Amino acid sequence: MVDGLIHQSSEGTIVPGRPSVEQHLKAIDEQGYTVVTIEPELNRRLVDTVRRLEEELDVQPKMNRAEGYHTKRMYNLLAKDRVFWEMPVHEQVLPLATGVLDKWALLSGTTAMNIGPGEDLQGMHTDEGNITLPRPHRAMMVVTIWALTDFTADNGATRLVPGSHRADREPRPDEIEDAIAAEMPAGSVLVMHGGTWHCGGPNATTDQWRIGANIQYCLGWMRSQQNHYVGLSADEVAAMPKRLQQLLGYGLYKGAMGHVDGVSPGAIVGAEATTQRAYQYSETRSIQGLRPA
Ligand SMILES: O=C(O)CCC(=O)C(=O)O
Repeated sequence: MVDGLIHQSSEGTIVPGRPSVEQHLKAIDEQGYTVVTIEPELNRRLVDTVRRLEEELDVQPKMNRAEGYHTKRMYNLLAKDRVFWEMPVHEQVLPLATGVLDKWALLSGTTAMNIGPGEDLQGMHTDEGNITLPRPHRAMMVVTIWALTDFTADNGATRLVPGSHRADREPRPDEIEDAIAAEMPAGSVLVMHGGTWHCGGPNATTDQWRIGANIQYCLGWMRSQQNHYVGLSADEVAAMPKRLQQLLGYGLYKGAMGHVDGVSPGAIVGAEATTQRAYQYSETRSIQGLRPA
């Protein structure tokens, strides 16, 4: 696959060129996913850091089907190394997440998944599976799977079912009949509607580790999958760029939701960029402008 292509269709055709944000959003709307490409230099730093941290932290498989028996997983990446700060705000990726959700979207989680030889199919699921609303519904989450090494059908490439974001139910774990393997070279990012059926693939190789990362977003009023408020130190948050602080929920949703005693969480941890008082938009007796832009 070449730089910037929308992912191959189920027939294997490839859309050439460098699609615009609108074309990517159309692809996500129609087929449930698209693929963008990041800079090889960033990809190298990310994969080197994952490998180094796995050694330093002695990361071992968590020994259950969801997390794997031959898969090394690390959560809470932003607290582990600042190179990961570049992922949630990446200019190829964030506009797609906010385009599908909205500008108030939050970061829901950051996870590295290194699928080792002998791993089984993870089990088909969606990241919206805990949401108790009748399907199909609008995207509540956006899932981005970063291929930090080459993803192949043999070494555990993510499996996904095109069009399944429109299905009226969640998948069964072994329901893989219509799944395709998201084969993509290192440096590609699969961007999916949160309702798209997917899972980590089985790794049939004897010697290849497939390193991916899931950078996941959700609507601004939802509970995120991973809890960043206690997962990150106040000093680390204060050192982050404003957009990342906002994605972590240190600002206020629509100027009101998420406040702590009348101020944003950013004010509590000393993060100047997201220091804000709640309800500032209503500081007028006029009925005009009651809502923030
Ligand atoms: O590793 C992958 O390709 C997908 C992992 C996944 O979907 C998950 O852990 O929820």
